[in-house]
Amino acid sequence: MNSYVSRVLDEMRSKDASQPEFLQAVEEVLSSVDMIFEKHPEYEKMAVLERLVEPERMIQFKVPWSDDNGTIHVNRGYRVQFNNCLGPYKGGLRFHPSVNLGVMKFLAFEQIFKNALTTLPIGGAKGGSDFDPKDKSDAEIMRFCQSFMVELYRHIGADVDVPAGDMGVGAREIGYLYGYYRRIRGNSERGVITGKGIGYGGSLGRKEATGFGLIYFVMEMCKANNIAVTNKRTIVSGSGNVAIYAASKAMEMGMKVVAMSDSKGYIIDENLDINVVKRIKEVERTSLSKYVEYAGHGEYHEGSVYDADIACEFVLPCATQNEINLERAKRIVKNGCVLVAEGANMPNNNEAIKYYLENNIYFAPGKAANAGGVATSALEMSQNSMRLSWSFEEVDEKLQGIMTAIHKQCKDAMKEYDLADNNYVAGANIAGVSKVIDAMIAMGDY
Ligand code: NDP
Ligand code: 2IT
Repeated sequence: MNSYVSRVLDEMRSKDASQPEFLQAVEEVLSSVDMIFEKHPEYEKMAVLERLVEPERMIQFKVPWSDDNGTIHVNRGYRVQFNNCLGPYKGGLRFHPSVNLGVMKFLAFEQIFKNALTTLPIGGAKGGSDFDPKDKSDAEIMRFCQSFMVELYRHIGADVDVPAGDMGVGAREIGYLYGYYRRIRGNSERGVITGKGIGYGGSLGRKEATGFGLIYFVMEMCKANNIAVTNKRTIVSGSGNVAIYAASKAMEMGMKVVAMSDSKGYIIDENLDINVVKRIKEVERTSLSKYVEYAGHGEYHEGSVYDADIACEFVLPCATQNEINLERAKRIVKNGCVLVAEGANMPNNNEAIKYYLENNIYFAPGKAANAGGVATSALEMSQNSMRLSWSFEEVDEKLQGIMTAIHKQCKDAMKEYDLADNNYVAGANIAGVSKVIDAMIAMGDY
Protein backbone atom coordinates (compact mmCIF):
# COMPACT_ATOMS: atom_id res chain seq x y z
CA MET A 1 0.00 0.00 0.00
CA ASN A 2 1.12 3.57 -0.73
CA SER A 3 3.04 4.91 2.30
CA TYR A 4 0.99 8.10 2.64
CA VAL A 5 -2.29 6.16 2.61
CA SER A 6 -1.00 3.66 5.15
CA ARG A 7 0.31 6.43 7.47
CA VAL A 8 -3.07 8.20 7.47
CA LEU A 9 -4.89 4.90 8.07
CA ASP A 10 -2.58 4.12 11.02
CA GLU A 11 -3.20 7.55 12.52
CA MET A 12 -6.94 7.05 12.22
CA ARG A 13 -6.81 3.59 13.77
CA SER A 14 -5.40 5.18 16.91
CA LYS A 15 -7.53 8.37 16.87
CA ASP A 16 -10.86 6.75 15.98
CA ALA A 17 -10.41 3.34 17.61
CA SER A 18 -13.83 3.62 19.25
CA GLN A 19 -15.62 3.96 15.88
CA PRO A 20 -15.24 0.57 14.15
CA GLU A 21 -17.83 1.21 11.42
CA PHE A 22 -16.19 4.50 10.47
CA LEU A 23 -12.74 2.87 10.34
CA GLN A 24 -14.16 0.04 8.24
CA ALA A 25 -15.66 2.47 5.70
CA VAL A 26 -12.46 4.52 5.50
CA GLU A 27 -10.31 1.39 5.09
CA GLU A 28 -12.56 0.13 2.31
CA VAL A 29 -12.23 3.40 0.40
CA LEU A 30 -8.58 4.23 0.99
CA SER A 31 -7.24 0.73 0.40
CA SER A 32 -8.70 0.76 -3.11
CA VAL A 33 -7.58 4.23 -4.21
CA ASP A 34 -3.88 4.19 -3.39
CA MET A 35 -3.03 4.39 -7.12
CA ILE A 36 -4.31 7.99 -7.04
CA PHE A 37 -1.70 8.80 -4.42
CA GLU A 38 1.04 6.92 -6.30
CA LYS A 39 0.24 9.09 -9.31
CA HIS A 40 0.13 12.30 -7.24
CA PRO A 41 2.88 12.29 -4.60
CA GLU A 42 2.32 16.04 -4.18
CA TYR A 43 -1.01 15.29 -2.45
CA GLU A 44 0.80 14.35 0.76
CA LYS A 45 2.18 17.85 1.35
CA MET A 46 -1.28 19.21 0.58
CA ALA A 47 -2.77 16.99 3.31
CA VAL A 48 -5.41 15.85 0.82
CA LEU A 49 -6.22 12.65 2.72
CA GLU A 50 -6.32 14.27 6.15
CA ARG A 51 -8.78 16.82 4.72
CA LEU A 52 -10.87 14.05 3.20
CA VAL A 53 -11.30 11.94 6.35
CA GLU A 54 -12.06 14.77 8.79
CA PRO A 55 -15.74 15.81 9.02
CA GLU A 56 -16.29 19.52 8.52
CA ARG A 57 -18.74 19.64 11.42
CA MET A 58 -20.41 17.17 13.81
CA ILE A 59 -23.45 18.22 15.76
CA GLN A 60 -24.77 16.19 18.67
CA PHE A 61 -27.85 17.25 20.59
CA LYS A 62 -30.40 16.26 23.20
CA VAL A 63 -33.86 15.12 22.05
CA PRO A 64 -36.32 15.05 24.95
CA TRP A 65 -39.85 13.82 24.16
CA SER A 66 -42.84 12.60 26.10
CA ASP A 67 -44.65 9.32 25.47
CA ASP A 68 -48.43 8.87 25.49
CA ASN A 69 -48.39 8.29 29.26
CA GLY A 70 -46.60 11.57 29.91
CA THR A 71 -43.26 9.95 30.74
CA ILE A 72 -40.31 11.95 29.39
CA HIS A 73 -37.47 10.21 27.52
CA VAL A 74 -34.18 11.56 26.20
CA ASN A 75 -32.45 10.40 23.03
CA ARG A 76 -29.32 11.56 21.25
CA GLY A 77 -29.61 13.39 17.94
CA TYR A 78 -26.79 13.79 15.42
CA ARG A 79 -25.95 15.53 12.17
CA VAL A 80 -22.51 14.92 10.66
CA GLN A 81 -21.79 17.46 7.90
CA PHE A 82 -18.82 15.71 6.37
CA ASN A 83 -17.93 17.46 3.13
CA ASN A 84 -19.65 20.14 1.04
CA CYS A 85 -17.12 20.61 -1.76
CA LEU A 86 -19.61 19.56 -4.43
CA GLY A 87 -22.77 21.20 -3.06
CA PRO A 88 -25.01 21.53 -0.01
CA TYR A 89 -24.59 18.75 2.54
CA LYS A 90 -27.01 15.97 1.59
CA GLY A 91 -27.90 12.69 3.22
CA GLY A 92 -30.56 10.87 5.17
CA LEU A 93 -31.66 10.69 8.78
CA ARG A 94 -31.71 7.29 10.50
CA PHE A 95 -33.78 6.50 13.59
CA HIS A 96 -32.54 3.19 15.00
CA PRO A 97 -31.25 2.08 18.42
CA SER A 98 -27.86 1.17 16.88
CA VAL A 99 -27.14 4.81 15.90
CA ASN A 100 -24.05 6.36 17.46
CA LEU A 101 -21.46 8.90 16.31
CA GLY A 102 -19.27 6.26 14.61
CA VAL A 103 -22.22 4.92 12.60
CA MET A 104 -23.19 8.48 11.59
CA LYS A 105 -19.60 9.18 10.49
CA PHE A 106 -19.38 6.03 8.37
CA LEU A 107 -22.67 6.81 6.66
CA ALA A 108 -21.74 10.46 6.05
CA PHE A 109 -18.31 9.44 4.69
CA GLU A 110 -19.86 6.96 2.24
CA GLN A 111 -22.40 9.58 1.26
CA ILE A 112 -19.71 12.03 0.04
CA PHE A 113 -18.50 9.68 -2.70
CA LYS A 114 -21.93 8.26 -3.50
CA ASN A 115 -23.20 11.79 -4.03
CA ALA A 116 -20.17 12.61 -6.17
CA LEU A 117 -20.99 9.62 -8.40
CA THR A 118 -24.57 10.80 -8.99
CA THR A 119 -23.15 13.59 -11.21
CA LEU A 120 -25.38 16.05 -9.28
CA PRO A 121 -24.16 18.96 -7.10
CA ILE A 122 -24.48 17.59 -3.56
CA GLY A 123 -22.06 17.20 -0.65
CA GLY A 124 -22.11 14.45 1.98
CA ALA A 125 -23.85 14.29 5.37
CA LYS A 126 -25.87 11.96 7.59
CA GLY A 127 -27.89 12.34 10.74
CA GLY A 128 -30.30 10.59 13.00
CA SER A 129 -30.94 9.35 16.48
CA ASP A 130 -30.75 6.25 18.67
CA PHE A 131 -34.54 6.57 19.01
CA ASP A 132 -36.40 3.31 18.27
CA PRO A 133 -39.57 4.04 16.25
CA LYS A 134 -40.83 0.45 16.68
CA ASP A 135 -44.12 0.14 18.58
CA LYS A 136 -44.47 3.91 19.03
CA SER A 137 -47.80 5.59 18.38
CA ASP A 138 -48.16 8.16 15.61
CA ALA A 139 -48.42 10.89 18.24
CA GLU A 140 -45.17 9.76 19.87
CA ILE A 141 -43.39 9.68 16.50
CA MET A 142 -44.68 13.20 15.80
CA ARG A 143 -43.52 14.59 19.16
CA PHE A 144 -40.12 12.97 18.72
CA CYS A 145 -39.71 14.43 15.20
CA GLN A 146 -40.73 17.87 16.44
CA SER A 147 -38.25 17.80 19.30
CA PHE A 148 -35.54 16.59 16.89
CA MET A 149 -36.28 19.53 14.57
CA VAL A 150 -36.22 22.07 17.41
CA GLU A 151 -32.42 21.66 17.32
CA LEU A 152 -31.80 20.51 13.73
CA TYR A 153 -33.54 23.47 12.07
CA ARG A 154 -30.68 25.88 12.83
CA HIS A 155 -28.16 23.69 10.97
CA ILE A 156 -30.06 22.99 7.73
CA GLY A 157 -31.39 24.91 4.71
CA ALA A 158 -32.02 24.40 0.98
CA ASP A 159 -28.51 25.69 0.15
CA VAL A 160 -26.86 24.52 3.37
CA ASP A 161 -27.82 20.98 4.30
CA VAL A 162 -30.74 18.93 3.01
CA PRO A 163 -31.75 15.85 5.04
CA ALA A 164 -33.99 13.00 3.83
CA GLY A 165 -35.02 9.54 5.06
CA ASP A 166 -33.05 6.42 5.87
CA MET A 167 -33.79 3.46 8.19
CA GLY A 168 -36.75 4.26 10.42
CA VAL A 169 -37.44 7.54 8.61
CA GLY A 170 -39.98 7.40 5.80
CA ALA A 171 -42.73 9.64 4.44
CA ARG A 172 -44.53 9.88 7.79
CA GLU A 173 -41.45 11.10 9.67
CA ILE A 174 -40.39 13.45 6.85
CA GLY A 175 -43.87 15.00 6.96
CA TYR A 176 -43.62 15.69 10.71
CA LEU A 177 -40.03 16.98 10.43
CA TYR A 178 -40.78 19.28 7.50
CA GLY A 179 -44.05 20.50 9.04
CA TYR A 180 -42.24 21.57 12.19
CA TYR A 181 -39.38 23.19 10.26
CA ARG A 182 -41.93 25.33 8.43
CA ARG A 183 -43.63 26.34 11.66
CA ILE A 184 -40.31 27.33 13.27
CA ARG A 185 -39.04 29.23 10.23
CA GLY A 186 -42.38 30.63 9.14
CA ASN A 187 -41.68 29.87 5.48
CA SER A 188 -42.23 27.00 3.08
CA GLU A 189 -38.62 26.43 1.80
CA ARG A 190 -39.49 23.19 0.07
CA GLY A 191 -35.92 22.31 -0.83
CA VAL A 192 -34.83 21.96 2.81
CA ILE A 193 -35.72 18.29 3.03
CA THR A 194 -36.44 15.54 0.49
CA GLY A 195 -38.67 12.50 0.45
CA LYS A 196 -41.67 14.76 1.07
CA GLY A 197 -45.23 13.68 0.24
CA ILE A 198 -46.31 14.36 -3.32
CA GLY A 199 -48.98 16.83 -2.19
CA TYR A 200 -46.51 19.22 -0.55
CA GLY A 201 -43.38 19.29 -2.67
CA GLY A 202 -42.20 15.70 -2.95
CA SER A 203 -41.04 14.07 -6.17
CA LEU A 204 -42.84 11.25 -7.90
CA GLY A 205 -40.49 8.27 -7.97
CA ARG A 206 -38.46 9.16 -4.86
CA LYS A 207 -40.07 6.41 -2.78
CA GLU A 208 -39.14 3.77 -5.37
CA ALA A 209 -35.82 5.32 -6.41
CA THR A 210 -33.24 3.47 -4.30
CA GLY A 211 -34.64 0.02 -5.05
CA PHE A 212 -35.39 0.75 -8.71
CA GLY A 213 -31.96 2.36 -9.12
CA LEU A 214 -30.30 -0.71 -7.64
CA ILE A 215 -31.94 -2.91 -10.26
CA TYR A 216 -31.05 -0.47 -13.07
CA PHE A 217 -27.44 -0.74 -11.90
CA VAL A 218 -27.64 -4.56 -11.81
CA MET A 219 -29.05 -4.52 -15.37
CA GLU A 220 -26.08 -2.41 -16.51
CA MET A 221 -23.63 -4.77 -14.81
CA CYS A 222 -25.28 -7.80 -16.38
CA LYS A 223 -25.26 -6.19 -19.82
CA ALA A 224 -21.60 -5.23 -19.54
CA ASN A 225 -20.57 -8.69 -18.36
CA ASN A 226 -22.89 -10.87 -20.45
CA ILE A 227 -24.97 -12.20 -17.57
CA ALA A 228 -28.60 -13.08 -18.34
CA VAL A 229 -31.12 -11.93 -15.71
CA THR A 230 -34.24 -13.90 -16.62
CA ASN A 231 -35.29 -16.35 -13.90
CA LYS A 232 -32.17 -15.65 -11.84
CA ARG A 233 -32.94 -16.74 -8.28
CA THR A 234 -32.51 -13.68 -6.10
CA ILE A 235 -32.32 -13.09 -2.35
CA VAL A 236 -33.29 -9.58 -1.21
CA SER A 237 -32.49 -9.07 2.47
CA GLY A 238 -34.55 -6.52 4.38
CA SER A 239 -38.17 -5.65 3.68
CA GLY A 240 -38.10 -1.89 4.15
CA ASN A 241 -38.18 0.92 1.61
CA VAL A 242 -35.12 -0.17 -0.38
CA ALA A 243 -35.83 -3.92 -0.29
CA ILE A 244 -39.50 -3.65 -1.33
CA TYR A 245 -38.86 -1.57 -4.46
CA ALA A 246 -35.73 -3.54 -5.35
CA ALA A 247 -37.73 -6.77 -5.17
CA SER A 248 -40.63 -5.42 -7.23
CA LYS A 249 -38.38 -4.01 -9.97
CA ALA A 250 -36.30 -7.21 -9.95
CA MET A 251 -39.47 -9.23 -10.59
CA GLU A 252 -40.55 -6.82 -13.31
CA MET A 253 -37.18 -7.38 -15.00
CA GLY A 254 -37.71 -11.16 -14.92
CA MET A 255 -35.60 -12.13 -11.92
CA LYS A 256 -37.10 -14.61 -9.48
CA VAL A 257 -37.08 -13.26 -5.92
CA VAL A 258 -37.12 -16.29 -3.63
CA ALA A 259 -36.40 -14.81 -0.19
CA MET A 260 -36.72 -11.60 1.84
CA SER A 261 -36.07 -10.81 5.50
CA ASP A 262 -36.47 -8.44 8.42
CA SER A 263 -34.67 -7.95 11.72
CA LYS A 264 -36.26 -11.06 13.24
CA GLY A 265 -36.51 -13.63 10.44
CA TYR A 266 -36.94 -14.40 6.76
CA ILE A 267 -39.41 -15.78 4.27
CA ILE A 268 -38.69 -18.26 1.49
CA ASP A 269 -41.30 -18.51 -1.24
CA GLU A 270 -41.04 -19.71 -4.83
CA ASN A 271 -44.09 -17.51 -5.58
CA LEU A 272 -43.17 -14.54 -3.42
CA ASP A 273 -46.00 -12.02 -3.21
CA ILE A 274 -44.50 -8.54 -2.85
CA ASN A 275 -47.92 -7.00 -2.17
CA VAL A 276 -48.19 -9.07 0.99
CA VAL A 277 -44.76 -7.81 2.09
CA LYS A 278 -45.92 -4.24 1.39
CA ARG A 279 -49.07 -4.73 3.45
CA ILE A 280 -47.05 -6.11 6.38
CA LYS A 281 -44.29 -3.50 6.30
CA GLU A 282 -45.79 -0.33 4.80
CA VAL A 283 -49.32 -0.53 6.17
CA GLU A 284 -49.29 -2.67 9.30
CA ARG A 285 -45.64 -1.95 10.24
CA THR A 286 -45.30 -5.41 11.73
CA SER A 287 -43.22 -8.60 11.39
CA LEU A 288 -42.71 -10.89 8.37
CA SER A 289 -43.87 -13.76 10.60
CA LYS A 290 -47.37 -12.80 9.34
CA TYR A 291 -46.41 -13.56 5.72
CA VAL A 292 -47.42 -17.22 5.46
CA GLU A 293 -50.85 -16.57 7.00
CA TYR A 294 -51.54 -13.62 4.66
CA ALA A 295 -50.06 -15.10 1.47
CA GLY A 296 -51.28 -18.65 1.98
CA HIS A 297 -47.90 -20.04 0.85
CA GLY A 298 -44.17 -19.87 1.58
CA GLU A 299 -42.16 -20.47 4.75
CA TYR A 300 -41.09 -18.22 7.62
CA HIS A 301 -38.00 -18.85 9.75
CA GLU A 302 -36.38 -16.92 12.55
CA GLY A 303 -32.74 -15.79 12.21
CA SER A 304 -30.70 -14.42 9.32
CA VAL A 305 -31.48 -15.32 5.70
CA TYR A 306 -27.69 -15.55 5.21
CA ASP A 307 -27.41 -18.46 7.64
CA ALA A 308 -29.78 -20.53 5.50
CA ASP A 309 -28.82 -22.59 2.46
CA ILE A 310 -30.96 -21.09 -0.31
CA ALA A 311 -29.98 -21.74 -3.92
CA CYS A 312 -29.54 -18.32 -5.55
CA GLU A 313 -27.61 -16.56 -8.31
CA PHE A 314 -28.09 -12.95 -7.22
CA VAL A 315 -27.92 -11.50 -3.71
CA LEU A 316 -29.17 -7.97 -2.99
CA PRO A 317 -28.53 -7.01 0.65
CA CYS A 318 -30.98 -4.18 1.43
CA ALA A 319 -31.25 -4.19 5.24
CA THR A 320 -28.37 -2.77 7.26
CA GLN A 321 -24.58 -2.67 7.72
CA ASN A 322 -22.43 -5.75 8.30
CA GLU A 323 -25.11 -8.33 7.59
CA ILE A 324 -22.63 -10.43 5.59
CA ASN A 325 -19.30 -11.50 7.04
CA LEU A 326 -16.77 -13.87 5.47
CA GLU A 327 -18.57 -17.01 6.61
CA ARG A 328 -21.88 -15.84 5.16
CA ALA A 329 -20.18 -14.69 1.95
CA LYS A 330 -18.71 -18.18 1.52
CA ARG A 331 -22.13 -19.70 2.10
CA ILE A 332 -23.92 -17.63 -0.55
CA VAL A 333 -21.17 -18.30 -3.08
CA LYS A 334 -21.34 -22.01 -2.30
CA ASN A 335 -25.11 -21.80 -2.89
CA GLY A 336 -24.55 -20.52 -6.43
CA CYS A 337 -24.33 -16.74 -6.11
CA VAL A 338 -22.50 -14.97 -8.98
CA LEU A 339 -23.52 -11.35 -8.32
CA VAL A 340 -23.92 -9.28 -5.15
CA ALA A 341 -25.21 -5.70 -5.34
CA GLU A 342 -25.60 -3.56 -2.23
CA GLY A 343 -28.90 -1.75 -1.71
CA ALA A 344 -27.94 -1.07 1.90
CA ASN A 345 -24.91 0.92 3.06
CA MET A 346 -21.96 -1.37 3.88
CA PRO A 347 -23.94 -4.61 4.30
CA ASN A 348 -20.81 -6.64 3.48
CA ASN A 349 -17.74 -6.41 5.67
CA ASN A 350 -14.32 -5.97 4.09
CA GLU A 351 -13.39 -9.67 4.36
CA ALA A 352 -16.59 -10.62 2.51
CA ILE A 353 -15.81 -8.10 -0.26
CA LYS A 354 -12.26 -9.41 -0.60
CA TYR A 355 -13.64 -12.94 -0.91
CA TYR A 356 -16.02 -11.89 -3.73
CA LEU A 357 -13.23 -10.20 -5.66
CA GLU A 358 -10.91 -13.19 -5.31
CA ASN A 359 -13.64 -15.57 -6.42
CA ASN A 360 -14.71 -13.62 -9.52
CA ILE A 361 -18.09 -12.66 -8.10
CA TYR A 362 -19.54 -9.48 -9.62
CA PHE A 363 -19.86 -7.15 -6.67
CA ALA A 364 -21.49 -3.69 -6.75
CA PRO A 365 -20.70 -1.49 -3.73
CA GLY A 366 -23.52 0.53 -2.18
CA LYS A 367 -22.06 3.90 -3.03
CA ALA A 368 -22.60 3.10 -6.69
CA ALA A 369 -25.54 0.70 -6.62
CA ASN A 370 -27.81 2.45 -4.11
CA ALA A 371 -27.12 6.03 -5.25
CA GLY A 372 -30.47 6.23 -7.04
CA GLY A 373 -32.21 7.32 -3.84
CA VAL A 374 -30.08 10.34 -3.15
CA ALA A 375 -29.91 11.15 -6.86
CA THR A 376 -33.69 11.34 -6.99
CA SER A 377 -33.59 13.46 -3.83
CA ALA A 378 -31.41 15.86 -5.80
CA LEU A 379 -34.01 15.77 -8.60
CA GLU A 380 -36.62 16.66 -5.96
CA MET A 381 -34.44 19.65 -4.99
CA SER A 382 -34.29 20.73 -8.66
CA GLN A 383 -38.08 20.53 -8.99
CA ASN A 384 -38.50 22.51 -5.76
CA SER A 385 -36.16 25.23 -7.07
CA MET A 386 -38.03 25.44 -10.36
CA ARG A 387 -41.44 25.27 -8.61
CA LEU A 388 -42.41 22.58 -11.08
CA SER A 389 -42.98 18.84 -10.87
CA TRP A 390 -41.98 16.18 -13.32
CA SER A 391 -44.08 13.12 -14.11
CA PHE A 392 -43.14 9.71 -12.73
CA GLU A 393 -41.90 8.71 -16.19
CA GLU A 394 -39.65 11.77 -16.47
CA VAL A 395 -38.09 11.14 -13.05
CA ASP A 396 -37.69 7.42 -13.74
CA GLU A 397 -36.03 8.11 -17.07
CA LYS A 398 -33.57 10.53 -15.42
CA LEU A 399 -32.89 7.92 -12.72
CA GLN A 400 -32.08 5.30 -15.36
CA GLY A 401 -29.72 7.76 -17.06
CA ILE A 402 -27.98 8.48 -13.76
CA MET A 403 -27.51 4.80 -12.89
CA THR A 404 -26.09 4.18 -16.37
CA ALA A 405 -23.72 7.13 -15.89
CA ILE A 406 -22.58 5.79 -12.50
CA HIS A 407 -21.91 2.38 -14.02
CA LYS A 408 -19.90 4.01 -16.79
CA GLN A 409 -17.82 6.03 -14.32
CA CYS A 410 -16.95 2.79 -12.47
CA LYS A 411 -16.05 1.03 -15.73
CA ASP A 412 -13.96 3.98 -16.99
CA ALA A 413 -11.95 4.06 -13.75
CA MET A 414 -11.46 0.27 -13.92
CA LYS A 415 -10.16 0.65 -17.46
CA GLU A 416 -7.94 3.65 -16.68
CA TYR A 417 -6.19 1.76 -13.88
CA ASP A 418 -6.23 -1.62 -15.60
CA LEU A 419 -8.33 -3.34 -12.93
CA ALA A 420 -10.20 -6.66 -13.11
CA ASP A 421 -13.65 -6.36 -14.72
CA ASN A 422 -15.43 -7.27 -11.46
CA ASN A 423 -13.60 -4.62 -9.40
CA TYR A 424 -16.48 -2.15 -9.11
CA VAL A 425 -15.27 -1.38 -5.57
CA ALA A 426 -12.10 0.29 -6.79
CA GLY A 427 -13.90 1.71 -9.84
CA ALA A 428 -16.53 3.48 -7.72
CA ASN A 429 -14.04 4.65 -5.11
CA ILE A 430 -11.56 6.02 -7.63
CA ALA A 431 -14.26 7.85 -9.59
CA GLY A 432 -15.96 9.31 -6.48
CA VAL A 433 -12.82 10.22 -4.57
CA SER A 434 -11.14 11.87 -7.61
CA LYS A 435 -14.08 14.24 -8.10
CA VAL A 436 -14.05 15.36 -4.48
CA ILE A 437 -10.28 15.77 -4.36
CA ASP A 438 -10.24 17.82 -7.58
CA ALA A 439 -12.93 20.18 -6.22
CA MET A 440 -11.20 20.46 -2.85
CA ILE A 441 -7.87 21.36 -4.42
CA ALA A 442 -9.45 23.82 -6.85
CA MET A 443 -11.00 25.69 -3.92
CA GLY A 444 -7.68 26.12 -2.09
CA ASP A 445 -7.06 24.75 1.38
CA TYR A 446 -10.67 23.57 1.65
P1 NDP B 1 -36.17 0.72 6.41
O1 NDP B 1 -36.18 1.18 7.82
O2 NDP B 1 -37.29 1.05 5.52
O3 NDP B 1 -35.96 -0.86 6.36
C1 NDP B 1 -34.91 -1.51 7.00
C2 NDP B 1 -35.08 -3.00 6.85
O4 NDP B 1 -33.93 -3.67 7.40
C3 NDP B 1 -36.27 -3.53 7.65
O5 NDP B 1 -36.83 -4.61 6.95
C4 NDP B 1 -35.62 -4.02 8.94
O6 NDP B 1 -36.36 -5.01 9.63
C5 NDP B 1 -34.33 -4.59 8.39
N1 NDP B 1 -33.29 -4.69 9.43
C6 NDP B 1 -32.93 -3.75 10.32
N2 NDP B 1 -31.94 -4.19 11.10
C7 NDP B 1 -31.68 -5.44 10.70
C8 NDP B 1 -30.76 -6.43 11.12
N3 NDP B 1 -29.92 -6.19 12.12
N4 NDP B 1 -30.76 -7.61 10.46
C9 NDP B 1 -31.62 -7.85 9.44
N5 NDP B 1 -32.50 -6.94 8.99
C10 NDP B 1 -32.54 -5.76 9.62
O7 NDP B 1 -34.79 1.27 5.81
P2 NDP B 1 -34.38 1.50 4.28
O8 NDP B 1 -34.96 0.45 3.42
O9 NDP B 1 -34.60 2.91 3.96
O10 NDP B 1 -32.80 1.30 4.37
C11 NDP B 1 -32.18 0.03 4.25
C12 NDP B 1 -30.70 0.22 3.93
O11 NDP B 1 -30.57 0.95 2.71
C13 NDP B 1 -29.90 1.02 4.96
O12 NDP B 1 -28.57 0.54 4.97
C14 NDP B 1 -29.92 2.43 4.40
O13 NDP B 1 -28.85 3.20 4.87
C15 NDP B 1 -29.76 2.12 2.92
N6 NDP B 1 -30.19 3.15 1.98
C16 NDP B 1 -31.43 3.72 2.07
C17 NDP B 1 -31.80 4.68 1.15
C18 NDP B 1 -33.16 5.28 1.15
O14 NDP B 1 -33.45 6.09 0.27
N7 NDP B 1 -34.05 4.93 2.08
C19 NDP B 1 -30.88 5.14 0.09
C20 NDP B 1 -29.64 4.41 0.05
C21 NDP B 1 -29.31 3.48 0.97
P3 NDP B 1 -37.61 -4.63 10.59
O15 NDP B 1 -38.75 -4.36 9.66
O16 NDP B 1 -37.79 -5.85 11.43
O17 NDP B 1 -37.19 -3.43 11.37
O1 2IT C 1 -28.04 6.44 2.15
C1 2IT C 1 -28.64 7.20 1.37
O2 2IT C 1 -28.17 7.50 0.26
C2 2IT C 1 -29.95 7.73 1.77
N1 2IT C 1 -30.43 7.39 2.83
C3 2IT C 1 -30.66 8.72 0.89
C4 2IT C 1 -30.24 10.11 1.24
C5 2IT C 1 -30.99 11.22 0.55
O3 2IT C 1 -30.61 12.37 0.82
O4 2IT C 1 -31.92 10.98 -0.22
